[in-house]
Amino acid sequence: MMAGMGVERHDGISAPVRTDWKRAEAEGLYDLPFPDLMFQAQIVHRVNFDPNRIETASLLSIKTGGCPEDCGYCSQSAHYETGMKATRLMDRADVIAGAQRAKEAGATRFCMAAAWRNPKDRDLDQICEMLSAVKGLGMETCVTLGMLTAEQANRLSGAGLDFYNHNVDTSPEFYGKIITTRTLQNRIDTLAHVREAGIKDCCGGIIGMGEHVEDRLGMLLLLANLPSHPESVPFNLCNEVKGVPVDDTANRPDPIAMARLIATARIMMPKSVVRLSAGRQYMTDELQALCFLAGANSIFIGDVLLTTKNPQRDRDASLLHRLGIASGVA
Ligand code: SAM
Ligand code: DTB
Ligand code: SF4
Repeated sequence: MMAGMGVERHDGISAPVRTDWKRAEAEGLYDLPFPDLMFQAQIVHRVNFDPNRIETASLLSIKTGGCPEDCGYCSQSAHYETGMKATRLMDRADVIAGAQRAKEAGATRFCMAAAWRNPKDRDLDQICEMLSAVKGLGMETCVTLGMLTAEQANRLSGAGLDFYNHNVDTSPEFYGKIITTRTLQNRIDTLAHVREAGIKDCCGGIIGMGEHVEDRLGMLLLLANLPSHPESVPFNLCNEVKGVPVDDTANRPDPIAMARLIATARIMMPKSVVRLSAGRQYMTDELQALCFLAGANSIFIGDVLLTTKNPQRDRDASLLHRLGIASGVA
């Protein structure tokens, strides 16, 4: 069968938000002739978003290192010799100062990350205080704290949290090669608690850990067939970390494969904000532009992510200026 045959062509307007995608459909989209794939992705993107605007978010590691999980890509896992010093939870005043700086640099969302398997209830007291202070600055809030119970999700919701980031990271088939200390089902349970508490899910994964295209599409199918699509879907290219078992250079996607994946995600999750997350420093300006055309509409700004590098602010500002893309809320 020719690539793309049997794939329903839609006008984007009538395309419903579906949570029953089949593998053959995902493969059919991904394998379309590139111009057809990009055209479909652009139609879907333009129906649902302003194509000339992207969201700019900023990250802060509020509790770094010493994590008991064994995620094979992570600088913060206590299982590997990465040279990362474990810190305590940051003081509220320092977190607010970080949020203020991010706001001045143009970020509209502030994402606070802690290297925990799960937060303790007393940690949540401090997190809830940080949330109300960051909201007071007029920014959207996001936290990523590991696994949550339903009660903890309700507490965060009560404190006004907008988004909770918790990634599936990869396909169900590849997952066990990367993480053994918590299951994919644990993660899916946390995502359900978050959704049921009325918080928006931010959920995506990592590309370039040695997985194959089938795994990347398996991850898209997993995300697109959740009970509802995560409102934010981050795509991280694996960032180099010395001392971890995952080799970030194994199967890093070629630029066209990256654009195909973003376009397929855009079509399968038409109303979700798709973020080019970690690893943009490995992408040329041209590839980032292609990914924005394919439907990506969010980036992290700032010179560091949590512990690894992000493109310099000047490079991002210049790129968006040359593309005529405005930044703010997508
Ligand atoms: N500890 C929390 C958790 O894992 O749920 C939150 C922080 S964790 C650093 C958030 C996400 O960052 C991970 O799920 C993973 O997708 C991404 N990440 C971590 N290290 C990375 C790396 N070296 N390259 C790309 N993405 C990475
Ligand atoms: C996500 O998917 N990517 C962000 C955010 N969620 C928390 C984290 C990227 C971290 C990259 C590795 C680091 O800087 O340590
Ligand atoms: Fe811990 Fe999160 Fe890193 Fe996994 S990704 S080791 S849970 S900080």
